[in-house]
Amino acid sequence: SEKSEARGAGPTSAAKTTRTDYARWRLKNDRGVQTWHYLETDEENEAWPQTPADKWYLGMDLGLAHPPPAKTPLQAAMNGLSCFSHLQQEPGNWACEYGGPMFLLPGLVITWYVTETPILDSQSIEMKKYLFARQNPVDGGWGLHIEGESTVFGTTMNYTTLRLLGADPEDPRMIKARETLWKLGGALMGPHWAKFWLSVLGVLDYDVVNPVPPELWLLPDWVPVAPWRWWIHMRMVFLPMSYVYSKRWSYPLNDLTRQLRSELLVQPFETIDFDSHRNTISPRDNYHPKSWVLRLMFWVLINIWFPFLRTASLKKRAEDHVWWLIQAEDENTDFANLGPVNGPMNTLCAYIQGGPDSFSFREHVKTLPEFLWMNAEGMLMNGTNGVQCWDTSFLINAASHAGLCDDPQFRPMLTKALSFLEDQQIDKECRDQKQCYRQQRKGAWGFSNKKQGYTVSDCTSEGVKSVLILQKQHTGFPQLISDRRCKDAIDVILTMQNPSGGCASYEPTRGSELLEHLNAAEVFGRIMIEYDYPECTTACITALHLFQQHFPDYRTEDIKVFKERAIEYIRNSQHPDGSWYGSWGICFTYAGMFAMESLSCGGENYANSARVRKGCQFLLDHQMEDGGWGETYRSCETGVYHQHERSQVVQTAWVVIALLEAEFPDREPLKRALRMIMRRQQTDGGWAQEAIEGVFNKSCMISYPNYKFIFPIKALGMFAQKWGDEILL
Ligand code: LAN
Repeated sequence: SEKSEARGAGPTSAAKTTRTDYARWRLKNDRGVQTWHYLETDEENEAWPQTPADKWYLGMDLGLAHPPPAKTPLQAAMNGLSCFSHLQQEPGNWACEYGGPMFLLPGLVITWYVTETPILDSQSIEMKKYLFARQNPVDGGWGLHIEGESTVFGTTMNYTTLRLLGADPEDPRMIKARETLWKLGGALMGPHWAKFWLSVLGVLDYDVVNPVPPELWLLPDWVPVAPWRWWIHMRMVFLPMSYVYSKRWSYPLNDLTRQLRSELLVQPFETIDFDSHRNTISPRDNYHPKSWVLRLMFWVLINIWFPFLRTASLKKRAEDHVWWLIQAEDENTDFANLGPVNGPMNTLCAYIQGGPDSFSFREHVKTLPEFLWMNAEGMLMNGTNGVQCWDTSFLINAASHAGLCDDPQFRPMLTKALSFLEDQQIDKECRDQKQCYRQQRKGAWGFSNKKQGYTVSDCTSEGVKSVLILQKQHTGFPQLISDRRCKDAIDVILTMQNPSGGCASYEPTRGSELLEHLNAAEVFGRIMIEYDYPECTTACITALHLFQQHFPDYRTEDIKVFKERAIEYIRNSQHPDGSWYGSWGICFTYAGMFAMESLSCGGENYANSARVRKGCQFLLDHQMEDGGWGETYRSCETGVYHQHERSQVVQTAWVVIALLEAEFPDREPLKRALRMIMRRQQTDGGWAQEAIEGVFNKSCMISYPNYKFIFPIKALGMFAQKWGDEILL
């Protein structure tokens, strides 16, 4: 492919290099906007030294001093916290890789390729390295996420990405991947998103893509299926996808894409009836099979709506409106966009609409690298533009529960963390809030940074809780955030409750569960609307609970009613076996921690509540030989507790916290658990990475590498606070 070679993405001599010099990578953190840079020249390299955090992310030795080994839980917590303090970023937050999903980088690389955006050699080399490192050792394919078995989605998309980045089709690793893909039936057996991206690239024909009609955006708001009612991540992906689909935009065929046709497909391109493959999908990819309603809808769209009913003016009106909404999203997020799927897609729309020199396209190209991350295996794409506010709030919360906020050793670190949260609180509503269906957000925090600007019920709750903890519960911290601003946060939280009493993630639920019949993504479950989550609900309850103690006169009745109804939802969502299902962490151990905290806010504990006793029993029944807990991601997929073969530090910490919140009276199981956590603590005070911690949409796992600091610190310290700091090891 001459073209890609000319752009530096092809097999030029530089791109043949298989790794870069790790001593030259730096994370730049500009008020929570994080980008990785490769310093090509020695001068640059000397002028900007690597921080301990950079080295840690890159898997290099930090050379930290080793504290005396801990004998008591509090010592262990302090060793952990002091190790973690070295990883704090200059603006005050903690950062980390946020990998796991294996379908994100392909969207970015395809977008770069079809818009002919130059790819830096340093990036291209490290992306290839990462993808090869993450190939399944047995069959050479890739799954939906790093721990998943190979699927058509993972394998086609990552194979294609490697080829666009210049990998040689005759490389034995590529041959192996291709064989696996062919065994699974080739690219035609992929899910909707794979078919869409490959059609954009010009490798498949649009006839293979189930319809994504932009006209849906013209439906009046009262219509039960109108997209504004969908879960925000689905509608914000549907939005740019419908624009590209409506234009049937695809990249002109070249040698590389012609070759990809023969590498990805098991039969010659010319012989394929693409329309008849719209619904073919490999069983491995088909987590949520499409309903007959949806298939019928697609049939009507293809055979009646598009050919006979859709007028040119209607098409134009729909595209214009969609483009307006895309621009509003871009402006409201300063081009950061909601997430890693709509980010590249909006970029593509900007290119289609305004060309390579348009302001909008150029801003997107500048912003996309905020999703990229470097680790010891290479360069990957994060699930969001970072974990800044979330992990920072959690750390403050952990330090406080561990009784470490008043320790002078940690004061500067916590003060900096507070000033980060101050800087990142969202201070105004969106432009055209109503027309773009955005939730109230003044006073809120997001998951990542203020720039992205989406409030999440629990991110705002954890944010305001951390502020209250440091400013009101402890003395000696600067009062950076005014009472008014705390009240603004509470106002946002109070908008989040559903009629059930529970809280969802970004907005209250806006549509019926029946909308799940329109789930066309196949690879994910329960994605079409917002649902109630014990995790999010608990965060709201605990935030309101703490706020009430310091502001008893502010919206007293609203808060009281909200809390009561929310706790009632937690009670109702307990399964008959005593467990709660977690949607954002794996899985029952994660939700158990939150549910117990909620019940404790409602005054329920082991001594006075059968519900709490049942919850504790469920957890205790799963304690392992070595005192720990270990649950696999199968729990999330199936809704049934799946035992991991090895106990996990993070999940063990979650359960310890749950049992402490429940005021479980016997400390023996807790001590066994803490001994296991302490035995696994490394000499520098940190813990090694174990299995993946997080999940979304039931089927896709996602990493939270900082959890292995945050939750063990909290569990160890909380135990010491409650039961005394006795010698355990
Ligand atoms: C996240 C990350 C954070 C997470 C918590 C705050 C932990 C949770 O309690 C509420 C939901 C939220 C905000 C969340 C929602 C879905 C996200 C954004 C993710 C799991 C990170 C990646 C995921 C996003 C949907 C990935 C892109 C994939 C698509 C299917 C669009």
